[in-house]
Amino acid sequence: MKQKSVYTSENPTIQILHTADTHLGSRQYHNDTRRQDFFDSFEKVISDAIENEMTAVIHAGDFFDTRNPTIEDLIDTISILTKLKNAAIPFFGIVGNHESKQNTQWLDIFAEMGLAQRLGSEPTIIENDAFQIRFYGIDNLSAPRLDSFDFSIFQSEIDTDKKIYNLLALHQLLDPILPGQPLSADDFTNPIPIQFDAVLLGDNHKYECIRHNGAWLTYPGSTERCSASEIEPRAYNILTFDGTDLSITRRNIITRDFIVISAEMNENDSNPIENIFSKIDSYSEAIKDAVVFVELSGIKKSLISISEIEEYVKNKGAIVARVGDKRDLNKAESNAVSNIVFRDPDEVVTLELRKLNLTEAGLLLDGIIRDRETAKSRIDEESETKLKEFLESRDFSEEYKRSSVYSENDEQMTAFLQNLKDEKEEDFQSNVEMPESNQKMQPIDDENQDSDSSIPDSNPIQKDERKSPRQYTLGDMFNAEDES
Ligand SMILES: [Mn+2]
Repeated sequence: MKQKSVYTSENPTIQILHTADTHLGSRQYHNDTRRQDFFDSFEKVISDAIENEMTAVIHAGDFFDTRNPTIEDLIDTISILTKLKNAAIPFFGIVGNHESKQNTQWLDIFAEMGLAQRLGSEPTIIENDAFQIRFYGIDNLSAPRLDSFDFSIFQSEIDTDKKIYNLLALHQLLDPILPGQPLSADDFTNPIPIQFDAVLLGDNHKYECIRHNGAWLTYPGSTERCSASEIEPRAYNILTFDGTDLSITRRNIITRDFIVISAEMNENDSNPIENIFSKIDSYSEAIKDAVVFVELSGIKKSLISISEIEEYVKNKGAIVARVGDKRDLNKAESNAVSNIVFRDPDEVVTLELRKLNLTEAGLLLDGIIRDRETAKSRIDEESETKLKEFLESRDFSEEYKRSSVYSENDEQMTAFLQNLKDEKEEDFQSNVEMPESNQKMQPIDDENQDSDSSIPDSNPIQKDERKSPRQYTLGDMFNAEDES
């Protein structure tokens, strides 16, 4: 049997710590304290693994928050992983959607440094005298790759008399633990000739653990709150193998408090700002060192300075203060409305957006990006899903022809595409393996033409290439414009 590594243990009982979605490097709310929080949480998990003498730690993806962690992020990460290495506890990982790079991954660098082991279709093994635990992993598969992924590469060879436990690390939203997702645990039980005892998941930030067809399916959840909607305590899993059973227990991580203060505005409020302040005062103790959201609701009648409220909350010791104004504009009296001073950036943005005449898709994206309930880490995925639905519901060919700016747009588009083609020419040549004769981007001559004669000559890229050399995803767009 081909295998990656074999680790042996003297212990009759083996314990594995399962974590995921650490999102290291996240500077949530543009706040350096929050960046440190994400590292502290991960460090806490690793310290627990060392103190409780875990045999290994398994990380199910989204180790980093982006594919471009800073050097500072890398130094802090190496420092934590080194503690684990010094305690002789191996760290197994797969690649999540967040840190995923084109080919070689961050995890490969840590593997090269002896700090991590990347899981794959060949088992990494931990064994004692009585049993073997085989670890497999699949990096995050985006929708197009999911359809073509070959699950049959996994091996099932049994070349031992010992009892075998099989574990799979996966970074996906998975049915039936999350009902209705496109990928189901049942989709790979047939093509993979291995009966898994547990599928150790990442991607979903909320803790989940169920039994399904003789296997555990479990998400430990993220180690820090990646959005205000992640209310439950953060956690990780401990798997205990005693040679007969596998049990999974949840352990909570103590993280920074998130507090939501709701303040409802009434018709008769004579001094609304003072009412909000006294509401905030009633949370006094809890506010210190917390991430605090003040949600305004009720009637939008009076002039309220959002920044004044945020300042007030910060002066009470909050490390982050955010105010959400959900007051109902429609219920307000018309003269009051005309007096509103827009201190809330969201309001200003909404007004400016109207002037921009964005397309429906543009507004859709803006809505997703600015929705406080959508974790920053989910924006890519949410956008792809929503845009896909939107695109599927449209017939653009008709719409384009009907458009009054058809001709001038057409010209601009041709110029734009030409430009793009020129810029990317070098890229194509260096990144794509092409037959010698096709390396220059020139219109195809007749002998190279085959069944694709339906593609017009004016589009040499498509014709020449057959497959796109690089797929630009929404994720690339967002990451390219990510905050500094
Ligand atoms: Mn994640």
